[in-house]
Amino acid sequence: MSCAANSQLIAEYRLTDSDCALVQSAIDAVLGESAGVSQTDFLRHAHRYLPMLPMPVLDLLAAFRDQEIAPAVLISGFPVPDEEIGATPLHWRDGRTGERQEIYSLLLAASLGQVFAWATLQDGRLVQDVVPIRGQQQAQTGHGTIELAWHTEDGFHRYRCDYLCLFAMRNNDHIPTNLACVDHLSLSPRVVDTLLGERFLIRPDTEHLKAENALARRAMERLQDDPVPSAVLFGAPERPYLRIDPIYMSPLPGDAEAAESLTEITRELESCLQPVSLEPGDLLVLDNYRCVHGRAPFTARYDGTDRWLKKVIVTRDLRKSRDVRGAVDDRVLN
Ligand SMILES: O=C(O)CCC(=O)C(=O)O
Ligand SMILES: [Fe+2]
Repeated sequence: MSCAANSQLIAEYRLTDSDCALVQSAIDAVLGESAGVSQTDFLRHAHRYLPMLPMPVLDLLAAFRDQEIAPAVLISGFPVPDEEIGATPLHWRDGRTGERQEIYSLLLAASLGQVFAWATLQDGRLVQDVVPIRGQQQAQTGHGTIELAWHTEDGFHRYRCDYLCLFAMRNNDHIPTNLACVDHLSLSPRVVDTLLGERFLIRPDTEHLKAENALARRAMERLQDDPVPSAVLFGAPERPYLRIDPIYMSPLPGDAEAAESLTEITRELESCLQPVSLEPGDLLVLDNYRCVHGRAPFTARYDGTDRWLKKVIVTRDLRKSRDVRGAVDDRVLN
């Protein structure tokens, strides 16, 4: 095992009582002023509410974004009253609860960049419910219960997120999210050099391909039929970023060196994987250029007590995806 054991994977902060009071009044302000408006409309005014958030949280997220002080941040301590949030939904389409937790996640996410969504995932919702769905046990998605293989979020797409936020509503069985960071790998210069080449194909995951929105689904089908070659490592060669999703990935046909290097980095990441069990009130923010994440297998009960996360994705530059968005201020990518 060659993982750099001492490197910090997660920078942590726990909200104090006075932090919580500030956050709750920011949420009250959102609910008061933006009553009845969509989350898209509320986000247009996020700048009004961000200054109301606790400074240590904003400082930590700014240092995470601008100085890359850690590949992940865990902010804990936001209240999740079990009786208020109700049962874990049996399907993401079921009635939404957890409005305060959603606003909290959206505000912190908005401090990092611009929140967006995919038309092919959960009807383009900005906050997604990650819950097990009966009948989908074998799915390689957030709705399955088999091991969710580690991956770069939406690694197949050029407009994948910079950051991924996972907020825990419920996790009674302490089922871990698994994380590994690219900084902690030891790869030979030859392997790094190969991984820096656009010699790999990543295809969309099954969830994007089964969307009901036909227009958006066709765009994903095109990427399925004709993926654009991408590099596994990019950015500064001595401290590279990462784009990888082995389950949906292959080297270019006939490229044996690319195949070997992919096997090598996959093995390295595997050996660096660390479990993090998110507890209610935890918000885990992942740098999608620096870490991969997955989830351990579990057994679902489908009785309202299953594991339940809320997920938000963030880009540093929404404008770059204008070609797949209907309007300038549209946050949903097709
Ligand atoms: O459930 C988790 O911990 C991770 C889920 C995940 O990777 C996702 O929804 O993209
Ligand atoms: Fe994921």
